[in-house]
Amino acid sequence: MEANEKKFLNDVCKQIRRDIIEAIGSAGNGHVGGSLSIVEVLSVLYYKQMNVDPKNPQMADRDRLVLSKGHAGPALYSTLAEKGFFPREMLKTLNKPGTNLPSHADMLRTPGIDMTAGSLGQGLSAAVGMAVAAKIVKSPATIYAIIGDGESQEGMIWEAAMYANQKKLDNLIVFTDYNNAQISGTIDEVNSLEPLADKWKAFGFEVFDVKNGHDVEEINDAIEAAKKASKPSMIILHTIKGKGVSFAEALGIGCHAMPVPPEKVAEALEELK
Ligand SMILES: Cc1ncc(C[n+]2csc(CCOP(=O)(O)OP(=O)(O)O)c2C)c(N)n1
Repeated sequence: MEANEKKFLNDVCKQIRRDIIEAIGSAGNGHVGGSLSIVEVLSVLYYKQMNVDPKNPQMADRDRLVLSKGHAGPALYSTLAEKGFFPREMLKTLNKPGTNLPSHADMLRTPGIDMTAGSLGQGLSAAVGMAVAAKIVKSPATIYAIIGDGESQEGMIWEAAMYANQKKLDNLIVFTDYNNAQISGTIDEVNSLEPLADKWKAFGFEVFDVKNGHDVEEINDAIEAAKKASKPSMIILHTIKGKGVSFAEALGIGCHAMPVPPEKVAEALEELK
């Protein structure tokens, strides 16, 4: 990746983080930690990899993203707003009565959202269904899904994985946001996923381990390699919950869902200048 492109994407990430904090700040509270941990993958997807058109969100043969960890809606909304799917001012309506930006992603309300999510475990099955459908209609679309590490404790994730392998879905690329934090503790304390890469390999996936899940170049390289694989791909992103906002990062699992009063919004915006 060229240095200027990397700088551009990193600037986009900063702007997305500012939007997330402002949106959650206007709601008063929300899912800060798991939104901030997926900013880089979203920027690489929407600014470099995905074939989407903000002016035509329902475009046939577009690539799809299922944000299976749907509670990170604010991160996806901020990315879509920056891309021009809807006006940025809408972000201030996050989770308010009558909004088209509910806390969890809803495909019937928001331009650019490909799948409703929020009940953890279900999104990957939807993505697998989309990938099967794309094969049937011979669409060139790539189907992406982002799952949480806590979410990966759900059995339905592994049912979907089994079927992706059965159908040899080389048009499916899944990311695990491996921030090693869920609500009630670290993943390792609550119900460890290890050896995670070996598990996905055993389920028939090509596995890519991205050591720094906040490095846009590493993420992009993994996606490029995954697109060439002849089977479904799992890209494990080692990330930090609350990434980029010091007071959130410092809280660890405590930043999962948290209040963001005006003074904290100001503090974060100063840091993200
Ligand atoms: C089926 C289901 N059970 C419980 C919840 C409540 N819930 C929302 S987020 C969350 C933790 C998810 O952890 P993880 O997947 O690691 O997400 P991240 O840390 O990336 O935010 C839980 C239990 C839910 N949304 N769906």
